[in-house]
Amino acid sequence: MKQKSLDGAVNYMLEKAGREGIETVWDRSEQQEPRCGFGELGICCRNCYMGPCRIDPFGAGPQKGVCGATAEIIVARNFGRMIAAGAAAHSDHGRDVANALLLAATHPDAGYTIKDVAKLRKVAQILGVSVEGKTKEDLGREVAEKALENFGRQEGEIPFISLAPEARQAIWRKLDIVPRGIDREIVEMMHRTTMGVDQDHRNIIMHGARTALADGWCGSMIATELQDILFGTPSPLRGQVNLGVLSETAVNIVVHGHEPVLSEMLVLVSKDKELLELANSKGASGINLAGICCTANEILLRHGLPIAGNILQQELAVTTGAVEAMVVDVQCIMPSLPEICKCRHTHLITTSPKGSIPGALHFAFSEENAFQVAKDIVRDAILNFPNRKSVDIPKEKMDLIAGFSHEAITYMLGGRFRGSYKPLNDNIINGRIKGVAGVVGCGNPKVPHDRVHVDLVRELIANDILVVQTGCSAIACAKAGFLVPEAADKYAGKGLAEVCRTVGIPPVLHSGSCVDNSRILIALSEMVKTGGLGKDISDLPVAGAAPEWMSEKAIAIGHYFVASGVFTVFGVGLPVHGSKVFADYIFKELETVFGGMWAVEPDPAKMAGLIIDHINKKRKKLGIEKGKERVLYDMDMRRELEI
Ligand code: SF4
Ligand code: MSK
Repeated sequence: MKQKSLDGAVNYMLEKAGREGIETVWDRSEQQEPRCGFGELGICCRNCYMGPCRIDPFGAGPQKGVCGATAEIIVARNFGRMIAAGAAAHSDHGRDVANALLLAATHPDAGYTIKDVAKLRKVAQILGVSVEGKTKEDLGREVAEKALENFGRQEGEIPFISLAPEARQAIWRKLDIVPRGIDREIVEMMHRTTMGVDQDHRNIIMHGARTALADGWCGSMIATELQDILFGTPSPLRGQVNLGVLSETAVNIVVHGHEPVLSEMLVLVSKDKELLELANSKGASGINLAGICCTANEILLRHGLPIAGNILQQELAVTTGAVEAMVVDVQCIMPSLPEICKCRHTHLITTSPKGSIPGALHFAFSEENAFQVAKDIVRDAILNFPNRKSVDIPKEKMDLIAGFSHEAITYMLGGRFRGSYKPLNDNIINGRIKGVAGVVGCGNPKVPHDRVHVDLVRELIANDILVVQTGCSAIACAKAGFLVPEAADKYAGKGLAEVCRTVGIPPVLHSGSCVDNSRILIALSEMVKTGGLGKDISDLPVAGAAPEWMSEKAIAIGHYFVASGVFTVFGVGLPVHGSKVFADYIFKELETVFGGMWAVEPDPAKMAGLIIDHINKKRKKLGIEKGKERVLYDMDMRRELEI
């Protein structure tokens, strides 16, 4: 039988679900076999109703759609629309955070406050807002308004690209793909890919880069940076992960989705004395707030609250019978949840006007009523506690350290007063660390759950590659025990282990949620600016991977990494193989354009091989393939570097 998951807790719960006739994502995935080959190859088009059309991949049937669209046009349009959808999701999240900051600045009594004033000032400078003589509320309002301008701007350049190395900015300007405004690029992608507009796969993918950059370097960056301003910039803290974090005795509230704007309020309210007394009066020992997916990553990073699991565990958390309320906002929430909740006492609670689910209880959340709604939700969960029937929580749980924002990495490496990426660069140059890999993304029942993430990351750290993670991938590797400092001695190569021991970090750094991939972009730019590793992100010995991806958001992330100069490997498969012309373009030709390109490799060992080979290639090009002590740069050498 095909292995469903690497995680014992998941396999245990799947057996239980099977015995009780509860259908899960794995059952439905099997029911979809054999999948539509045209869809898997990216060569079906339903962009107009002369179709739907498909291209025969074997050459015997039609080679063009009714309108004359070739395989490469169809694949490129589908790929472009995935980028647009992913960029929209991340960026709309960013818009909500900007609105929350505006509220915090203008109505401090609404419950949100500005926590990180240093970051507020830093972001203000990037956005061109003068900081002198302003209260944090005044500055917060101006920063929020300036951030919101980035969505509707029609011309000009998004300001956050100033954080990228000069050489990278120059490439984007030469290609004329610096994003103007987030909404504009997304709308234009939808326009270009409608019937009869952009008919050149290269041109579509260039605008795909502009759209994806608007996500990574603006929409997602706004989400991350403004969340840090509002809720605090993460720094390392300890937490726990897996279904075993659910409590047998306390009221379990599981938050799931992506936006921390509500969950931050739930954190506050779950400590409310009156609500804790109510919980006790119902026979509960307390209130246990845990998370699934990226909302989980957000509350872990800032409060150390436990994570019940990644995307494929959402149904299983309910199946334990221990969850009083699953509170969802937006993204990655399975439409199957109401059905599963009906098999248990769990209340499925929707909160966003953008995400309505028939069969769920809806508590209309807005930034203005956040405190009251959070209280109502927690009260509802407490009152549901006596309705618990049989509870079966798997015992698996694992410790982890999370919270490696790029500021925290700087601090860990260089200390408070001389924090910088220099120690990291030095250790890359001397060869103790061979390079850095960002391993991110989802879970996908087409492949054994967690296995590709874990096997890939194990291989990378064994080869002295420092791994930075976000999203469900970070949760997978945390469950495997890679996110504790002790993992360095157990799993990392000699050089990486030595650095980890010295600094006191795990070999795998958890940097946050999906929007926090923007932290990785800033970290890469800092590595370039620190010196000694080339002039551009594409010179660095680094790579990206999404081993078990499934979401359109992952395609947007992949493409902004590629357009930023990063070699990026996806597992599972990519819906592009229906056009060899298109596949050759993104797997080969793009490297000559961006210095970064796509690759696809479902096997984790081979994926690791591709990444290691790429990192070695970059080390050779930098002349550090054997490892050498870093040259100290004088002013002249520095000037030369910056040319
Ligand atoms: Fe078919 Fe062209 Fe319409 Fe697509 S746009 S459905 S290929 S006719
Ligand atoms: S939650 S987008 S499954 S990482 Fe961000 Fe996980 Fe992917 Fe959703």
